[in-house]
Amino acid sequence: MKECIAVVQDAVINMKDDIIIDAVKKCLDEGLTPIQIIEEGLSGGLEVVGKKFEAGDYYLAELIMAGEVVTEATHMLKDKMDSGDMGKKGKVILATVKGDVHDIGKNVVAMILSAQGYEIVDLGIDVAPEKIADAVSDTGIQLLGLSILLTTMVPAIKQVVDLLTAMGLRKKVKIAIGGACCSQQLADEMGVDAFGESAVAAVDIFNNFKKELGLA
Ligand code: B12
Repeated sequence: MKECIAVVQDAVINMKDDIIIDAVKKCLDEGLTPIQIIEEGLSGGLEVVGKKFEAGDYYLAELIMAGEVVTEATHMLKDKMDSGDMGKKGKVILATVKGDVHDIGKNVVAMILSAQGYEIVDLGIDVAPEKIADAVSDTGIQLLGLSILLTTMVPAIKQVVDLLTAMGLRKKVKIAIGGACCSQQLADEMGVDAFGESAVAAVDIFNNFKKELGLA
């Protein structure tokens, strides 16, 4: 691992909000892309924070502080990624499902899709299935991404699928899921069209969805 990435990871793991921006800038100066910094440095650091939380070494306070450090860094990187082609590729609805307030991953997916020319309709966190289905119905947007990190909130995915089916919209919409508790197996079980393990994967997924829908 590059030294500057290790410094970013360390700043996340030890919640050093005073050095995170300089650490990220150093990575940019060394030629790393915002995506590399997010995936390897910031997400890599949060992965360790999650493990420490699971092991009982970190509490909710640490989870919150580490999340804030990463949010600060992603805001700074967002400015480096803005696309001149905003919206040219079409629109994607994104939401974190009901009961789940994790939004860093969703926001990273939004940043990277925007940088690739998609316009994002971000419904936010803890979004009720009805609100998601209504957004699809009201806007006519055919690309939907759901973020889920909590295993307990998985049923919310099926609720969205069932609502869209009941509204006669399921076949018109392509749905992708992602987040720490997701897998291809879960995607199959929930009846969605794809699972994406990273924001980079999300780009390929939505590009493919467009082709499958005849929109590309
Ligand atoms: C930071 C964090 C928090 C922060 C979130 C801050 C924020 N603004 O998001 C706070 C403090 C709020 C939090 C709270 C809780 N958390 Co928390 N949290 C985390 C942590 C450490 C990091 C998550 C993160 O942001 N990762 C970095 C991002 C970039 O990664 P990502 O979300 O996976 O997203 C990437 C991909 O998955 C993908 N992706 C994401 N979404 C989508 C969507 C689509 C469509 C696609 C294609 C791809 C995609 O692309 C992203 C970029 O590459 C994780 C640990 C972990 N391993 O995930 C625990 C974790 C998710 N939390 C956990 C828990 C238990 C909780 C709490 C219940 C704790 C508590 N006792 O209160 C609460 C729940 C609150 C709620 N109702 O939601 C558990 C969940 C266990 C489980 N399987 O259910 C984890 C796994 C920690 C652990 N190991 O125990 N948490």
